[in-house]
Amino acid sequence: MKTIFSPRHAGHSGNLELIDGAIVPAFEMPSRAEFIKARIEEVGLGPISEPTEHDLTTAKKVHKPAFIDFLPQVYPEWEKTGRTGTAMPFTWPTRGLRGDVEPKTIDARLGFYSFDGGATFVKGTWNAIKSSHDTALSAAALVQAGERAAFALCRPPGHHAGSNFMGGYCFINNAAVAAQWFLDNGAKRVAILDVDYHHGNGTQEIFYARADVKVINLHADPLVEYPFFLGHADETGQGAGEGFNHNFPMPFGTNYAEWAESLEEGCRRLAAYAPDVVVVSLGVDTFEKDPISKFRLTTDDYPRIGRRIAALGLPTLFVMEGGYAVAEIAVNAVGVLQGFEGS
Ligand code: OKP
Ligand code: ZN
Repeated sequence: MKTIFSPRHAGHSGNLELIDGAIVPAFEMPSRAEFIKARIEEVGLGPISEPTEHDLTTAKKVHKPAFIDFLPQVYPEWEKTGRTGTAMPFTWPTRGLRGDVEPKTIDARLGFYSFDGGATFVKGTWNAIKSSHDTALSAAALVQAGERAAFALCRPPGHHAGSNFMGGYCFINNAAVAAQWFLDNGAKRVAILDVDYHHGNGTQEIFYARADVKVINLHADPLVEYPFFLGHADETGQGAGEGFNHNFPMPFGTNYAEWAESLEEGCRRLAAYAPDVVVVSLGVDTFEKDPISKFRLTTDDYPRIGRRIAALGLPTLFVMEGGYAVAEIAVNAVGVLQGFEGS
């Protein structure tokens, strides 16, 4: 399987995050992607190449154009106020506040375009966001050109980013942009299978009223786990999209046997939709030793996930999302891809 990877991800580095009542180095760090790249080389999964540049036309179909235009402005605007370090929001237009009037200052606009404090910027962040977007589209083009599967080693991840907001380490929703790109290039139906531990709230929101993208999410129950405010089983889509969104929330402590029941039902519904292509939001934070997650999948389980996805018999784009046990995520993420390839 071919991999697309951009060294430009590494400029998104040294970010801070708010968690457990403290400001600490962000768990989403450059070594994540570097470990995965090294593992691909170690096992000989296939060639690794850099993405080509893609314009933001497709991104502006799944996100509001003003939101996409905001992202490259963030750090220059932050620097104009005399600050360095990590740019992050601290005020959000939640219930009782105006979410329809974009304010003028950078601090206010960071909150306006976020749902939490988890999408933070340093100087190299926009360049990394753009490279991650380009990585997803370059890998999508490989599948479009006839590869059975391809791996977009995206960083930063994307599945928490919605039509008009960032959050949870995510800025542009790489999987959603790739799905839209497949539709714009001949696909009639696309399925997104999100196996990250966290609910892909952004992906769900983007496609919630659409029937041309089926979204299947396997994740920790939002009653007790981030992102908390979306991802329940009764969210099935609306309007033309009614019946095209499927959530499988699971309790803390879920092991592979239990998780695989959701995967099986998700794959059954996916196959019934008969999509032209599958986009897998590949998070491996379901791992038992993940530092911020509470499922119990083991390293041996990841190839099984890949084998089940391969059994769908469909062209497949894997898009990297989460996973924070930095040494082990490489073995686990590449394990899914090796399982897909039948090893
Ligand atoms: C991203 B992905 C808030 C701390 C909460 C956010 C987790 C984001 C996970 N600053 N942690 O789905 O792996
Ligand atoms: Zn996650």
